[in-house]
Amino acid sequence: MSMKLIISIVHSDDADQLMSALREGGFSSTRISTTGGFLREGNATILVGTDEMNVSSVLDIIKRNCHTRTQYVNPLPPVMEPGELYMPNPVEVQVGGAVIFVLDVERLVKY
Ligand code: 2BA
Repeated sequence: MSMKLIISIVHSDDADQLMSALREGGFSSTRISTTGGFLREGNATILVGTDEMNVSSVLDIIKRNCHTRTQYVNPLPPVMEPGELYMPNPVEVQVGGAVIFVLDVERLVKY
């Protein structure tokens, strides 16, 4: 049976609940504190290593515990002349529920 590494980037507010649900489902997980390149805000990256046959169960757990959120970003101001006033129009961005990568694991070694 081949092993997979599921890398899931989720909202920080969903991470604790997701890790509890994974534990209840019998899955080990690791949380890394990360930062999104676009919003420059903290998010959480959850690593789960498991047999290939469990991948869909893990994806289900992630789907049930991670929620899409709407956030607003202020676009960068244009180049202005002195005295000009810039009124930013916030842009709506949908974040998550989860961005997930599933990778092949060559081997798992524990010492
Ligand atoms: P951020 O990079 O902070 O992106 C937050 C949200 O902003 C994204 O949500 C997306 O809706 C929007 N966004 C990102 N780049 C954009 C752009 N150039 N123009 C317009 N809108 C943009 P998600 O797609 O749900 O991504 C959530 C977080 O997942 C991202 O946070 C990033 O940390 C990670 N992520 C998403 N796609 C990735 C990828 N291909 N590789 C690595 N990390 C990724």
